Amino acid sequence: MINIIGLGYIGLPTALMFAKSGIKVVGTDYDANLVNSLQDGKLTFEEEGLEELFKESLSNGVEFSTEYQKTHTYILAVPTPFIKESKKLDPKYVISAVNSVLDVCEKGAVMIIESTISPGTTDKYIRPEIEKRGYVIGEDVHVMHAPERIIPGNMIYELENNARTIGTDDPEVGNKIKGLYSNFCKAEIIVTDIRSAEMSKVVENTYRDINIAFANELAKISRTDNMDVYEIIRTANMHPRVNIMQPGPGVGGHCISVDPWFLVGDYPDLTNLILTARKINDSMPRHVLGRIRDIMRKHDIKDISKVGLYGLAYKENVDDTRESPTLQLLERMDDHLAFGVKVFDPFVKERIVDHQFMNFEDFMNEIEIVVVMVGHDHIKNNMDFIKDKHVLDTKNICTFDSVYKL
Ligand code: SAJ
Repeated sequence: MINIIGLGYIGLPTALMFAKSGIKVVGTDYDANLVNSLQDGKLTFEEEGLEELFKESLSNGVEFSTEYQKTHTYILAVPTPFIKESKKLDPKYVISAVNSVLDVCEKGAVMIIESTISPGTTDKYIRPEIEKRGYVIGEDVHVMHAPERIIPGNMIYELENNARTIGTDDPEVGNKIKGLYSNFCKAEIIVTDIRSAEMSKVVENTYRDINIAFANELAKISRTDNMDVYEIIRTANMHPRVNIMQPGPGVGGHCISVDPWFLVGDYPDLTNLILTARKINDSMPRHVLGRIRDIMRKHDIKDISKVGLYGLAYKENVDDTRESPTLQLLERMDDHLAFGVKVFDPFVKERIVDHQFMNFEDFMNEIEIVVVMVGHDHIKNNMDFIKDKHVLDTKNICTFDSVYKL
Protein backbone atom coordinates (compact mmCIF):
# COMPACT_ATOMS: atom_id res chain seq x y z
CA MET A 1 0.00 0.00 0.00
CA ILE A 2 1.17 3.52 -0.78
CA ASN A 3 0.29 6.37 1.55
CA ILE A 4 0.21 9.68 -0.29
CA ILE A 5 0.56 12.68 1.99
CA GLY A 6 -1.00 15.95 0.82
CA LEU A 7 -4.03 15.83 -1.48
CA GLY A 8 -3.57 19.06 -3.41
CA TYR A 9 -2.81 19.78 -7.04
CA ILE A 10 -0.06 17.16 -7.18
CA GLY A 11 -0.87 14.61 -4.47
CA LEU A 12 -4.46 13.95 -5.49
CA PRO A 13 -3.92 13.25 -9.21
CA THR A 14 -0.87 11.14 -8.33
CA ALA A 15 -2.89 9.11 -5.80
CA LEU A 16 -5.63 8.57 -8.37
CA MET A 17 -3.18 7.47 -11.07
CA PHE A 18 -1.66 4.84 -8.76
CA ALA A 19 -5.11 3.65 -7.72
CA LYS A 20 -6.26 3.43 -11.33
CA SER A 21 -3.27 1.25 -12.16
CA GLY A 22 -4.43 -1.22 -9.50
CA ILE A 23 -2.25 -0.28 -6.54
CA LYS A 24 -3.77 0.05 -3.10
CA VAL A 25 -3.60 3.75 -2.18
CA VAL A 26 -4.57 5.75 0.88
CA GLY A 27 -4.42 9.52 0.51
CA THR A 28 -3.83 11.46 3.70
CA ASP A 29 -4.42 15.14 4.35
CA TYR A 30 -4.74 17.00 7.64
CA ASP A 31 -7.60 19.08 6.23
CA ALA A 32 -10.67 17.15 7.41
CA ASN A 33 -13.02 19.09 5.13
CA LEU A 34 -11.00 18.15 2.09
CA VAL A 35 -10.89 14.49 3.15
CA ASN A 36 -14.65 14.47 3.84
CA SER A 37 -15.34 15.99 0.47
CA LEU A 38 -13.22 13.35 -1.32
CA GLN A 39 -14.85 10.58 0.73
CA ASP A 40 -18.22 11.92 -0.47
CA GLY A 41 -16.97 11.62 -4.05
CA LYS A 42 -16.54 15.37 -4.55
CA LEU A 43 -13.41 16.78 -6.14
CA THR A 44 -11.73 19.83 -4.63
CA PHE A 45 -10.44 21.47 -7.81
CA GLU A 46 -11.09 21.37 -11.53
CA GLU A 47 -8.72 19.74 -13.97
CA GLU A 48 -9.18 18.23 -17.41
CA GLY A 49 -10.01 14.51 -17.10
CA LEU A 50 -9.82 14.44 -13.30
CA GLU A 51 -13.49 13.61 -12.81
CA GLU A 52 -13.30 10.33 -14.80
CA LEU A 53 -10.00 9.40 -13.22
CA PHE A 54 -11.54 9.97 -9.79
CA LYS A 55 -14.48 7.67 -10.59
CA GLU A 56 -12.20 4.89 -11.83
CA SER A 57 -9.96 5.18 -8.77
CA LEU A 58 -12.94 5.09 -6.42
CA SER A 59 -14.08 1.86 -7.99
CA ASN A 60 -10.51 0.57 -7.52
CA GLY A 61 -10.80 1.26 -3.79
CA VAL A 62 -8.76 4.44 -3.27
CA GLU A 63 -9.27 5.69 0.29
CA PHE A 64 -8.85 9.07 1.99
CA SER A 65 -8.03 9.75 5.60
CA THR A 66 -6.67 12.38 7.96
CA GLU A 67 -4.43 9.68 9.51
CA TYR A 68 -0.97 8.65 8.38
CA GLN A 69 -0.96 4.92 7.55
CA LYS A 70 1.49 2.27 8.72
CA THR A 71 3.10 1.05 5.53
CA HIS A 72 6.32 0.79 3.53
CA THR A 73 5.97 3.49 0.87
CA TYR A 74 5.09 7.16 1.34
CA ILE A 75 4.84 9.93 -1.23
CA LEU A 76 4.97 13.43 0.21
CA ALA A 77 3.28 16.11 -1.88
CA VAL A 78 2.78 18.80 0.72
CA PRO A 79 3.15 22.52 -0.01
CA THR A 80 6.55 24.17 0.12
CA PRO A 81 5.62 27.83 0.51
CA PHE A 82 7.88 30.58 -0.59
CA ILE A 83 8.72 33.33 1.89
CA LYS A 84 8.28 36.53 -0.12
CA GLU A 85 10.60 38.74 1.93
CA SER A 86 13.61 36.39 2.16
CA LYS A 87 12.97 34.65 -1.22
CA LYS A 88 13.57 31.35 0.54
CA LEU A 89 11.58 28.17 0.73
CA ASP A 90 9.77 27.31 3.94
CA PRO A 91 10.23 23.58 4.59
CA LYS A 92 7.90 23.45 7.61
CA TYR A 93 5.20 21.26 6.02
CA VAL A 94 7.73 18.79 4.60
CA ILE A 95 9.48 18.56 7.96
CA SER A 96 6.24 18.01 9.79
CA ALA A 97 5.13 15.36 7.26
CA VAL A 98 8.50 13.58 7.56
CA ASN A 99 8.06 13.45 11.33
CA SER A 100 4.51 12.13 11.08
CA VAL A 101 5.70 9.40 8.70
CA LEU A 102 8.47 8.44 11.15
CA ASP A 103 5.83 8.12 13.88
CA VAL A 104 4.05 5.27 12.08
CA CYS A 105 6.19 3.78 9.29
CA GLU A 106 7.49 0.21 9.02
CA LYS A 107 11.22 -0.40 9.36
CA GLY A 108 12.98 0.17 6.05
CA ALA A 109 10.16 2.36 4.71
CA VAL A 110 10.71 4.66 1.72
CA MET A 111 9.74 8.35 1.86
CA ILE A 112 9.54 9.94 -1.56
CA ILE A 113 9.38 13.73 -1.54
CA GLU A 114 7.60 15.08 -4.62
CA SER A 115 7.17 18.65 -3.37
CA THR A 116 9.54 21.15 -4.99
CA ILE A 117 12.39 21.78 -2.58
CA SER A 118 15.29 24.15 -3.05
CA PRO A 119 18.63 22.50 -3.84
CA GLY A 120 20.21 21.27 -0.62
CA THR A 121 16.98 21.00 1.38
CA THR A 122 17.35 17.25 1.88
CA ASP A 123 20.85 17.62 3.37
CA LYS A 124 20.11 20.78 5.28
CA TYR A 125 16.73 20.02 6.82
CA ILE A 126 15.43 16.54 6.12
CA ARG A 127 18.39 14.31 6.97
CA PRO A 128 19.11 16.11 10.29
CA GLU A 129 15.43 15.85 11.23
CA ILE A 130 15.44 12.08 10.71
CA GLU A 131 18.82 11.52 12.35
CA LYS A 132 17.86 13.63 15.33
CA ARG A 133 15.20 11.03 16.12
CA GLY A 134 17.78 8.27 16.09
CA TYR A 135 16.87 6.74 12.72
CA VAL A 136 19.63 5.54 10.38
CA ILE A 137 18.97 6.68 6.82
CA GLY A 138 19.42 3.81 4.41
CA GLU A 139 18.52 1.22 7.06
CA ASP A 140 15.56 2.34 9.14
CA VAL A 141 14.21 4.59 6.45
CA HIS A 142 15.05 5.67 2.88
CA VAL A 143 14.64 9.22 1.60
CA MET A 144 14.12 10.06 -2.06
CA HIS A 145 13.32 13.13 -4.09
CA ALA A 146 11.10 12.60 -7.14
CA PRO A 147 10.06 16.10 -8.21
CA GLU A 148 6.79 16.43 -10.08
CA ARG A 149 6.80 18.05 -13.52
CA ILE A 150 3.15 18.24 -14.48
CA ILE A 151 1.53 21.40 -15.77
CA PRO A 152 -1.88 22.55 -14.52
CA GLY A 153 -4.41 22.14 -17.31
CA ASN A 154 -2.74 19.01 -18.73
CA MET A 155 -1.88 17.11 -15.57
CA ILE A 156 -3.33 13.68 -16.30
CA TYR A 157 -1.72 13.40 -19.72
CA GLU A 158 1.60 14.60 -18.36
CA LEU A 159 1.54 12.23 -15.37
CA GLU A 160 1.41 9.41 -17.85
CA ASN A 161 3.74 10.80 -20.51
CA ASN A 162 6.38 13.02 -18.88
CA ALA A 163 9.79 11.61 -18.08
CA ARG A 164 10.49 11.53 -14.34
CA THR A 165 13.49 11.80 -12.08
CA ILE A 166 14.14 9.84 -8.91
CA GLY A 167 16.92 11.12 -6.67
CA THR A 168 18.19 8.53 -4.19
CA ASP A 169 21.24 7.56 -2.08
CA ASP A 170 20.68 3.93 -2.98
CA PRO A 171 20.18 3.08 -6.68
CA GLU A 172 18.87 -0.41 -5.83
CA VAL A 173 15.96 0.94 -3.78
CA GLY A 174 15.64 3.76 -6.32
CA ASN A 175 15.10 1.21 -9.07
CA LYS A 176 12.32 -0.45 -7.08
CA ILE A 177 10.57 2.91 -6.80
CA LYS A 178 11.12 3.43 -10.51
CA GLY A 179 9.24 0.15 -11.04
CA LEU A 180 6.43 1.47 -8.88
CA TYR A 181 6.04 4.70 -10.88
CA SER A 182 6.14 2.76 -14.15
CA ASN A 183 2.75 1.36 -13.19
CA PHE A 184 1.29 4.55 -14.65
CA CYS A 185 4.23 6.49 -16.12
CA LYS A 186 4.98 5.34 -19.66
CA ALA A 187 7.96 7.67 -20.17
CA GLU A 188 11.59 7.30 -19.18
CA ILE A 189 12.39 7.41 -15.46
CA ILE A 190 15.93 8.45 -14.56
CA VAL A 191 17.46 7.33 -11.27
CA THR A 192 20.07 9.79 -10.02
CA ASP A 193 21.41 11.26 -6.78
CA ILE A 194 19.23 13.48 -4.58
CA ARG A 195 21.22 16.68 -5.13
CA SER A 196 20.94 16.36 -8.92
CA ALA A 197 17.21 15.70 -8.66
CA GLU A 198 16.67 18.76 -6.47
CA MET A 199 18.79 20.94 -8.70
CA SER A 200 17.40 19.76 -12.05
CA LYS A 201 13.84 20.60 -11.00
CA VAL A 202 14.75 24.18 -10.13
CA VAL A 203 16.92 24.47 -13.24
CA GLU A 204 14.02 23.43 -15.50
CA ASN A 205 11.81 26.21 -14.20
CA THR A 206 14.67 28.71 -14.25
CA TYR A 207 15.38 27.88 -17.89
CA ARG A 208 11.77 28.69 -18.74
CA ASP A 209 11.86 31.91 -16.71
CA ILE A 210 14.95 33.10 -18.58
CA ASN A 211 13.48 32.20 -21.96
CA ILE A 212 10.26 34.10 -21.17
CA ALA A 213 12.33 37.06 -19.92
CA PHE A 214 14.12 37.11 -23.27
CA ALA A 215 10.77 37.21 -25.08
CA ASN A 216 9.57 39.99 -22.75
CA GLU A 217 12.72 42.01 -23.36
CA LEU A 218 12.20 41.60 -27.10
CA ALA A 219 8.63 42.86 -26.65
CA LYS A 220 9.93 46.01 -24.94
CA ILE A 221 12.57 46.59 -27.64
CA SER A 222 9.96 46.05 -30.34
CA ARG A 223 7.57 48.50 -28.67
CA THR A 224 10.06 51.38 -28.72
CA ASP A 225 10.47 51.10 -32.51
CA ASN A 226 7.07 49.81 -33.47
CA MET A 227 8.17 46.33 -34.53
CA ASP A 228 5.98 43.24 -34.34
CA VAL A 229 7.54 41.04 -31.66
CA TYR A 230 5.26 38.08 -32.45
CA GLU A 231 6.26 38.09 -36.09
CA ILE A 232 9.93 38.38 -35.11
CA ILE A 233 9.71 35.45 -32.69
CA ARG A 234 7.68 33.36 -35.13
CA THR A 235 10.26 33.95 -37.83
CA ALA A 236 13.28 33.36 -35.57
CA ASN A 237 11.72 30.13 -34.32
CA MET A 238 11.75 28.75 -37.87
CA HIS A 239 15.46 28.24 -37.27
CA PRO A 240 15.86 24.60 -36.24
CA ARG A 241 17.82 25.45 -33.09
CA VAL A 242 15.89 28.48 -31.87
CA ASN A 243 12.85 28.20 -29.62
CA ILE A 244 11.88 31.53 -28.05
CA MET A 245 8.82 31.56 -25.82
CA GLN A 246 6.04 34.14 -25.84
CA PRO A 247 6.03 37.54 -24.15
CA GLY A 248 3.21 38.28 -21.73
CA PRO A 249 1.99 40.49 -18.89
CA GLY A 250 4.34 38.79 -16.41
CA VAL A 251 5.09 35.36 -15.02
CA GLY A 252 2.85 33.90 -12.36
CA GLY A 253 2.19 30.57 -10.72
CA HIS A 254 3.84 28.88 -7.82
CA CYS A 255 6.78 27.51 -9.79
CA ILE A 256 8.45 29.51 -12.54
CA SER A 257 8.22 32.84 -10.73
CA VAL A 258 9.47 31.30 -7.50
CA ASP A 259 12.09 28.60 -8.11
CA PRO A 260 14.78 30.86 -9.67
CA TRP A 261 14.86 32.84 -6.42
CA PHE A 262 16.18 29.75 -4.61
CA LEU A 263 19.31 29.88 -6.77
CA VAL A 264 19.65 33.65 -6.39
CA GLY A 265 19.26 33.33 -2.62
CA ASP A 266 21.91 30.61 -2.32
CA TYR A 267 24.41 31.86 -4.92
CA PRO A 268 23.98 35.65 -5.00
CA ASP A 269 27.38 36.29 -6.61
CA LEU A 270 26.87 33.76 -9.38
CA THR A 271 23.34 34.40 -10.58
CA ASN A 272 23.46 37.60 -12.66
CA LEU A 273 21.55 36.18 -15.59
CA ILE A 274 18.94 34.46 -13.41
CA LEU A 275 18.36 37.58 -11.31
CA THR A 276 18.09 39.83 -14.36
CA ALA A 277 15.54 37.49 -15.94
CA ARG A 278 13.46 37.57 -12.74
CA LYS A 279 13.57 41.35 -12.71
CA ILE A 280 12.50 41.59 -16.35
CA ASN A 281 9.55 39.28 -15.79
CA ASP A 282 8.59 41.12 -12.61
CA SER A 283 8.69 44.40 -14.54
CA MET A 284 6.05 43.31 -17.06
CA PRO A 285 2.97 44.35 -15.04
CA ARG A 286 4.50 47.85 -14.95
CA HIS A 287 4.99 47.72 -18.71
CA VAL A 288 1.30 46.80 -19.09
CA LEU A 289 0.36 49.77 -16.89
CA GLY A 290 2.38 52.02 -19.20
CA ARG A 291 0.49 50.63 -22.19
CA ILE A 292 -2.86 51.22 -20.45
CA ARG A 293 -1.78 54.82 -19.80
CA ASP A 294 -0.84 55.24 -23.52
CA ILE A 295 -4.28 54.01 -24.61
CA MET A 296 -6.12 56.16 -22.07
CA ARG A 297 -4.22 59.24 -23.29
CA LYS A 298 -4.78 58.44 -26.92
CA HIS A 299 -8.54 58.13 -26.45
CA ASP A 300 -8.79 60.83 -23.84
CA ILE A 301 -10.12 58.47 -21.20
CA LYS A 302 -9.38 59.90 -17.75
CA ASP A 303 -11.32 57.56 -15.52
CA ILE A 304 -9.44 54.38 -14.49
CA SER A 305 -12.75 52.69 -13.69
CA LYS A 306 -13.34 52.55 -17.44
CA VAL A 307 -10.50 50.02 -17.65
CA GLY A 308 -11.25 46.30 -17.20
CA LEU A 309 -8.67 43.60 -16.65
CA TYR A 310 -9.81 40.33 -18.18
CA GLY A 311 -8.24 37.39 -16.31
CA LEU A 312 -7.15 36.89 -12.73
CA ALA A 313 -5.70 33.40 -13.03
CA TYR A 314 -1.97 33.06 -13.64
CA LYS A 315 -2.52 31.36 -16.98
CA GLU A 316 -5.14 30.13 -19.41
CA ASN A 317 -8.02 27.85 -18.49
CA VAL A 318 -7.14 27.33 -14.83
CA ASP A 319 -8.61 28.91 -11.69
CA ASP A 320 -5.25 29.17 -9.91
CA THR A 321 -4.41 32.81 -9.10
CA ARG A 322 -1.14 32.32 -7.23
CA GLU A 323 1.36 35.12 -8.04
CA SER A 324 -0.75 35.96 -11.10
CA PRO A 325 0.36 38.89 -13.30
CA THR A 326 -3.06 40.52 -12.73
CA LEU A 327 -2.59 40.40 -8.96
CA GLN A 328 0.94 41.76 -9.40
CA LEU A 329 -0.44 44.59 -11.53
CA LEU A 330 -3.19 45.43 -9.03
CA GLU A 331 -0.61 45.53 -6.25
CA ARG A 332 1.45 48.00 -8.25
CA MET A 333 -1.62 50.17 -8.88
CA ASP A 334 -2.41 50.07 -5.18
CA ASP A 335 1.10 51.36 -4.42
CA HIS A 336 0.34 54.34 -6.63
CA LEU A 337 -3.06 54.91 -5.05
CA ALA A 338 -4.73 54.13 -8.35
CA PHE A 339 -7.93 52.33 -7.40
CA GLY A 340 -11.05 51.39 -9.28
CA VAL A 341 -9.88 49.28 -12.21
CA LYS A 342 -12.43 46.54 -12.90
CA VAL A 343 -11.63 42.84 -13.03
CA PHE A 344 -13.26 39.70 -14.39
CA ASP A 345 -12.25 36.05 -14.68
CA PRO A 346 -14.73 33.33 -15.66
CA PHE A 347 -12.73 30.70 -13.73
CA VAL A 348 -12.44 32.59 -10.45
CA LYS A 349 -15.73 32.07 -8.69
CA GLU A 350 -14.84 33.79 -5.43
CA ARG A 351 -14.43 37.52 -4.99
CA ILE A 352 -10.73 38.01 -4.20
CA VAL A 353 -10.11 41.62 -5.29
CA ASP A 354 -12.00 44.92 -5.26
CA HIS A 355 -14.25 45.74 -8.24
CA GLN A 356 -14.29 42.11 -9.36
CA PHE A 357 -17.28 41.21 -11.52
CA MET A 358 -18.93 37.81 -11.54
CA ASN A 359 -20.77 38.36 -14.79
CA PHE A 360 -19.02 38.96 -18.10
CA GLU A 361 -21.74 41.12 -19.63
CA ASP A 362 -21.97 43.39 -16.58
CA PHE A 363 -18.20 43.77 -16.69
CA MET A 364 -18.19 44.63 -20.38
CA ASN A 365 -21.02 47.15 -19.97
CA GLU A 366 -19.00 49.16 -17.48
CA ILE A 367 -15.71 49.57 -19.36
CA GLU A 368 -14.18 51.18 -22.42
CA ILE A 369 -10.76 49.51 -22.40
CA VAL A 370 -10.38 45.71 -22.08
CA VAL A 371 -6.96 44.44 -21.08
CA VAL A 372 -6.59 40.77 -21.96
CA MET A 373 -4.30 39.40 -19.22
CA VAL A 374 -4.95 35.67 -19.70
CA GLY A 375 -5.67 33.61 -22.82
CA HIS A 376 -8.70 31.70 -21.50
CA ASP A 377 -10.76 29.91 -24.17
CA HIS A 378 -13.71 31.89 -22.80
CA ILE A 379 -12.36 35.12 -24.27
CA LYS A 380 -11.33 33.47 -27.52
CA ASN A 381 -14.99 32.46 -27.87
CA ASN A 382 -16.16 35.99 -27.09
CA MET A 383 -14.16 38.01 -29.62
CA ASP A 384 -17.34 39.54 -31.04
CA PHE A 385 -18.19 40.94 -27.63
CA ILE A 386 -14.92 42.74 -27.06
CA LYS A 387 -13.99 44.02 -30.47
CA ASP A 388 -15.99 47.26 -30.18
CA LYS A 389 -13.92 48.31 -27.15
CA HIS A 390 -10.33 49.52 -27.07
CA VAL A 391 -8.47 46.27 -26.49
CA LEU A 392 -4.97 45.80 -25.09
CA ASP A 393 -4.10 42.20 -25.85
CA THR A 394 -1.08 41.13 -23.75
CA LYS A 395 -1.42 37.49 -24.85
CA ASN A 396 -1.69 37.94 -28.61
CA ILE A 397 -4.94 36.01 -28.93
CA CYS A 398 -7.25 38.58 -30.49
CA THR A 399 -8.26 37.88 -34.04
CA PHE A 400 -9.22 41.39 -35.17
CA ASP A 401 -6.98 44.21 -36.38
CA SER A 402 -7.52 47.31 -34.29
CA VAL A 403 -5.97 45.85 -31.18
CA TYR A 404 -3.16 47.23 -29.02
CA LYS A 405 -0.31 44.87 -28.17
CA LEU A 406 2.25 44.71 -25.36
N1 SAJ B 1 4.30 32.30 -19.72
C1 SAJ B 1 4.71 33.34 -20.58
N2 SAJ B 1 5.19 33.03 -21.82
C2 SAJ B 1 5.26 31.73 -22.26
C3 SAJ B 1 4.83 30.69 -21.40
C4 SAJ B 1 4.37 31.01 -20.13
O1 SAJ B 1 4.66 34.53 -20.23
O2 SAJ B 1 5.69 31.53 -23.40
C5 SAJ B 1 3.79 32.62 -18.37
C6 SAJ B 1 2.39 32.09 -18.13
O3 SAJ B 1 1.42 32.96 -18.61
C7 SAJ B 1 2.38 31.97 -16.61
C8 SAJ B 1 3.83 31.59 -16.27
O4 SAJ B 1 4.59 31.95 -17.43
O5 SAJ B 1 2.09 33.20 -15.98
C9 SAJ B 1 4.07 30.12 -15.95
O6 SAJ B 1 3.26 29.29 -16.73
P1 SAJ B 1 3.71 27.92 -17.40
O7 SAJ B 1 2.52 27.39 -18.08
O8 SAJ B 1 4.90 28.11 -18.25
O9 SAJ B 1 4.21 27.00 -16.19
P2 SAJ B 1 3.60 26.52 -14.78
O10 SAJ B 1 4.14 27.43 -13.71
O11 SAJ B 1 2.13 26.31 -14.84
O12 SAJ B 1 4.27 25.07 -14.63
C10 SAJ B 1 5.69 24.94 -14.59
C11 SAJ B 1 6.13 23.86 -15.57
N3 SAJ B 1 7.58 23.87 -15.72
C12 SAJ B 1 8.17 23.89 -16.92
O13 SAJ B 1 7.55 23.91 -17.96
C13 SAJ B 1 9.67 23.86 -16.94
C14 SAJ B 1 5.66 22.50 -15.05
O14 SAJ B 1 6.18 21.46 -15.87
C15 SAJ B 1 6.11 22.27 -13.61
O15 SAJ B 1 5.54 21.09 -13.10
C16 SAJ B 1 5.61 23.41 -12.75
O16 SAJ B 1 6.10 24.63 -13.28
C17 SAJ B 1 6.11 23.19 -11.33
O17 SAJ B 1 5.32 22.69 -10.50
O18 SAJ B 1 7.30 23.41 -11.07
